[in-house]
Amino acid sequence: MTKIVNSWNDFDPLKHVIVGRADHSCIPPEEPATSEKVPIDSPMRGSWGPRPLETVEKANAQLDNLVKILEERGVKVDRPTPLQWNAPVNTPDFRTESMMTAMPPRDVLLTIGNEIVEAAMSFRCRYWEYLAYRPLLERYFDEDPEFLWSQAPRPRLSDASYKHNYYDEQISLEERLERTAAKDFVTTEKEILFDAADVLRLGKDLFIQHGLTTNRKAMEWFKRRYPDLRVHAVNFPGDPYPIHIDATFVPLRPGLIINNPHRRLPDDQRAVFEKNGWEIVDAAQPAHTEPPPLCYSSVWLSMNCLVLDHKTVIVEGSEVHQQEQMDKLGMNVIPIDFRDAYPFGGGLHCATADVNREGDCEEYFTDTAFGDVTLV
Ligand code: DAV
Repeated sequence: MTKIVNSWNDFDPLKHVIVGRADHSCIPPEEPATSEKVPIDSPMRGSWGPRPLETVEKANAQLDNLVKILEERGVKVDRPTPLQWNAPVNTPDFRTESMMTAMPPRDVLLTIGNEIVEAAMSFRCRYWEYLAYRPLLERYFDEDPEFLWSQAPRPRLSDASYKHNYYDEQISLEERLERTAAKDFVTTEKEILFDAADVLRLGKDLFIQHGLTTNRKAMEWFKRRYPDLRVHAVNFPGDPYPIHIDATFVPLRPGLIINNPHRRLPDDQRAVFEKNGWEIVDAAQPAHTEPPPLCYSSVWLSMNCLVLDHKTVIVEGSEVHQQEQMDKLGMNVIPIDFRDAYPFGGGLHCATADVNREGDCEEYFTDTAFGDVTLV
């Protein structure tokens, strides 16, 4: 019997992983969900279409190098089959002029034990992205009799899924922070919406970030769908564009998490981790003051690392402060140049999706640990 799919967290020894591809990637036209995500001063605003070929080639070279390093260490690597992303998405509920990419599989695929869930994503331009992973999931299904293949309820992404005129060019950073701290986001609660990268898996506990890409209804879905797991809503005040948990709150091994110092976990939630023997340390400062050109993400991709096992982590090559901190925290660091891939959807964690890590579903927190702090 072939066992292919198994992963319960982001730190047990990595055996098999999917690494994205940048081919045919587009900058999508503005739509309700992306207008909130793209910073107002970004040159991406107002321009859309295929990304320059030269940038695609550079990103692919760094992705291929990541594959090489992983394979040299004995990790099996699979790659998606990109679609021709420069084509419209037309459904009964909306039309948008292009799709996006198959670079960050982490946003699309969520592995929970022997199951891979295709996420219910909130961007219209990402509506068909899961199709790039279908050849892989079909193969896992054929070869691994225990693989559970599922898809969250497909959102319709009609106008009812977004707040209208939520976005306002004039809004100040302070107002934006007030809004996100008050959990007021562009998405409504009409239907279930989530990106897989908003879900942090720690064995029996799932920590899900409520932000621009994931709503509360998604958490209710997770709670009902996984009655044996515990689902916790988390929110990190201080992030003006909260999207995905993996440049904010990143576990390195059981008992150790690095937290973005500009987006600290609120004290009451932090206390729960500490009571259960977890240390939460501020992540090191990024080495850069600006993201690379045409990049959606912040400079905090510095902490978006790929943990290979409890002692080994891949960190972006120029992120010297983060590397030094990892070293002090007892991790062996493998530096890999990856900034050319950032504009395509993120860092080393975003660019990968777990297929198999050793280990089972562990319980890292006592049953009563969360008390009132469990927000769902
Ligand atoms: O800080 O811009 C990026 C996360 C991408 N998966 C940030 C979050």
